[in-house]
Amino acid sequence: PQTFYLKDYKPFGYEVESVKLTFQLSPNATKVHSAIRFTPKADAEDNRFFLHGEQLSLISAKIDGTPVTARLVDGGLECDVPRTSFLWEAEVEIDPAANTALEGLYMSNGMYCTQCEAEGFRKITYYPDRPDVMSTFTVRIEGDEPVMLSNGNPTGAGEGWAEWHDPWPKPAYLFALVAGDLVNHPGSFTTKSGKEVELNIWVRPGDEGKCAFGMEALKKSMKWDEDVYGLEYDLDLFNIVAVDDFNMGAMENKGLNIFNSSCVLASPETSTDANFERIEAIIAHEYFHNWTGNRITCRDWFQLCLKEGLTVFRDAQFTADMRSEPVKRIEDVIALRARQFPEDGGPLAHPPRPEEFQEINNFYTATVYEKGAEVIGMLKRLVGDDNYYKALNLYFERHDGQACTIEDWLKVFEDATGRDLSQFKLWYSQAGTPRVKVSEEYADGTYTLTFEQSTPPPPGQPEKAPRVIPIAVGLLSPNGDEVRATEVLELTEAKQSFTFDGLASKPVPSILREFSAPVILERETTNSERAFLLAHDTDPFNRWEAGNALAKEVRVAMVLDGAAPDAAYLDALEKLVRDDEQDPAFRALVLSPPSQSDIAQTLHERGHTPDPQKIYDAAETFTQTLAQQLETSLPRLYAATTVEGPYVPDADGAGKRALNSRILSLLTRLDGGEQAARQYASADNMTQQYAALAALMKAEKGEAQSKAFFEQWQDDRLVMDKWFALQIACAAPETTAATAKELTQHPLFSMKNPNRFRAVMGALAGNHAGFHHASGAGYQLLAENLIALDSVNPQTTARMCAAFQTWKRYDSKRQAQIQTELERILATSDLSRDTHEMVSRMLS
Ligand code: B3K
Ligand code: ZN
Repeated sequence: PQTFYLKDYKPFGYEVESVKLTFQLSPNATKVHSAIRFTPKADAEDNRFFLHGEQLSLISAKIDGTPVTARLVDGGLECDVPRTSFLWEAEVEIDPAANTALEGLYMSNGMYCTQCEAEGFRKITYYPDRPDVMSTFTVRIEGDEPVMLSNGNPTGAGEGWAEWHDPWPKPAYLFALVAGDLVNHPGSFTTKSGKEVELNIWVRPGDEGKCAFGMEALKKSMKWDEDVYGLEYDLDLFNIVAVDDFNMGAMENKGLNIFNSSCVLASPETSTDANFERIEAIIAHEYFHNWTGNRITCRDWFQLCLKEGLTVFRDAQFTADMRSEPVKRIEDVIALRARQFPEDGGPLAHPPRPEEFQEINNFYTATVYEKGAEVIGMLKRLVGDDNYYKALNLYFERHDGQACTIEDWLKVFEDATGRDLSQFKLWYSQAGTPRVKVSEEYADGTYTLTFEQSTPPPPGQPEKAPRVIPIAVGLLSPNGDEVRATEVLELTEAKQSFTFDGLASKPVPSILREFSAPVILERETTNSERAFLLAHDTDPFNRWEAGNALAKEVRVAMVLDGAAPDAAYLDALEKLVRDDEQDPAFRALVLSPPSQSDIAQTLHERGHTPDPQKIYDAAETFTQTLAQQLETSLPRLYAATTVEGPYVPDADGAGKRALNSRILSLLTRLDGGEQAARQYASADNMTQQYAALAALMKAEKGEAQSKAFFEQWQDDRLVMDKWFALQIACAAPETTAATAKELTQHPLFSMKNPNRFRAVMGALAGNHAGFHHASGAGYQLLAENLIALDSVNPQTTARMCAAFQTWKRYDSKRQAQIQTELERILATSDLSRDTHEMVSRMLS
């Protein structure tokens, strides 16, 4: 397979003045006619006229009305063209019904829809399918579908046809078309300059009742982007469509966002609090792309984090504003450590701006998205809030309508602030998570913190140069008062010290407040100091972090030395959980144990080989001991945290319900499931129904409820995904693979629906002790299913291969088992380029 390199970038030799597309829809034989005006660039280095095209049947091609013969070459076509402006016309035929890869134009439940990012437009027609080629699109759709949509504004419609025009020049990856039997949930928004925007959420008949929350989220996003960034929407219409078969969460096509139905449809009966929060965030994310991604796009796909990191950063700011800032930060750090740290520390490590790829779809990763957002968070912290918004204003002013690079992005910060960002830029070009070792000294009222940074080079990559690391630090006195408010220390050297004078006694430091940099902090400290910070730190993130670090220490000691759960820690938890002054959401987070995979990662970082079964046993013992310790208070706590009254999916209620669910799961270990069964029977919302079912299934007492749940929800695809996943998530290690295997034989299991496939295989990979069970059955089952899926849907297959990325953490027997499976996948005939790249990287 061909490898593409950032260093090889060359602009396209032609301007695309305008694009006109006509679709004659037919499930197996859709005809696409394109009329594209090209003008050769006077200063072009390379005038080769090459158009991308894949899986197209070319019917005819013309230049200025005269038939021409195009040469079909690998990945597209070439043609001899005039040296002056000319009109290129082509007609192709495509087969949307056979398109199970869900890229290009495909069908989902009888409805036509598209997914073009990153390189799907070339499966629709011949085109320079690269993000730096921007043009206006006019689209005519012919067909007998009741609703036919494309980007921009509608310009005409009649029996069997509809026309659309998008006035904003855009790259082809933002093109979209949807046609089918759809109904809309309408809304409207008046922009700050008084423009009325029509809003719609389009769904299949029957789903109309699940749109209200998404619509509110959209309006809040539009308002927030005006208030915080001064950015206004730029068309008269904004459409969202829900699609059942979709490879990812959603897509920001100009004026026509397409969503995986799981990321937009919501109702209290069918969605949990976590679903509501996620839906709100994704709607915001896609909406925010209208400026960060669409109006200013990427020059090439190596720059992906330019739009994704920034848009994730913006959606996190939005969620923090709509809900709780500390809770959002804690959730994001949990997710970063669960998904990005393992990526950065394993064979799939790459910088936020990668420099080579074979298949760009493999780089829509936690590193590009989440680390990309962390890098922006650091930048904002280093330059300060005012400078950040000054730089962003300059970015929108200078680059509106352009396809940009990370260099352009950093330059606006340099120009707006006068700061030299050359060292900061290393965050974009170096892979790996820096480790920061801290030591301290106190003498005569002066306290010194010394930091040493290093980044273990990923295999085959050079030693890393020191980066700029903003470390937010506060100091507490031993009685718990804050004696130094948060200050950002800029670590720029490999080793560097910072002093604090005039202290009456040796302080307790609170380091890396708000998780001010995506690093692994290494500091020798005691459990009693951690407990002190858990009780007293004024930074809520670091309070949680202290509790989390304590929880990890206790687990690690249990796993390595067979120690009993630490009594002081249990006492601290008990005190916190009973403290009604504390935010319930915060208490729920502190009560949520670190994941077993996180413990495995921690053991690995400290040079031990993690034993998944031992980690599982320690988790079970710990939770059981905690339940017993809290025994007398659990019924009161359960009652006190139960939210009465009609369900409202707000942050406040969600926090209380999260705590209530944690308590219920502990209670279920002691009361034989009585309370959970009562909650299951009386629940009028999915959050409580699901929490009760999960508690019961975890305790192996949920058989009747699981049956009832199936009966009640078998016609709701999204709820059924929960049912599939939960059974695997709750299975004991020795039965996990068998449970998953049985579910792949269920009549409602399908390889063609990514949500269903992920529900089952994602849950298998997510059950740490079950997936890594010594029998190897988990590895085998996943590999078999990935091999089967690859010919159907390469993108989803390749993404899910990453479940194996941590394989070098484990013992030699497990490594050998996984290696066998990876080699088996690689040996599959006609393996997709996507999967081939992922597996080869993991084996290298
Ligand atoms: N930009 C899309 C992701 C496209 C993924 C293509 N494999 C969604 C988003 O980040 O908003
Ligand atoms: Zn995005």
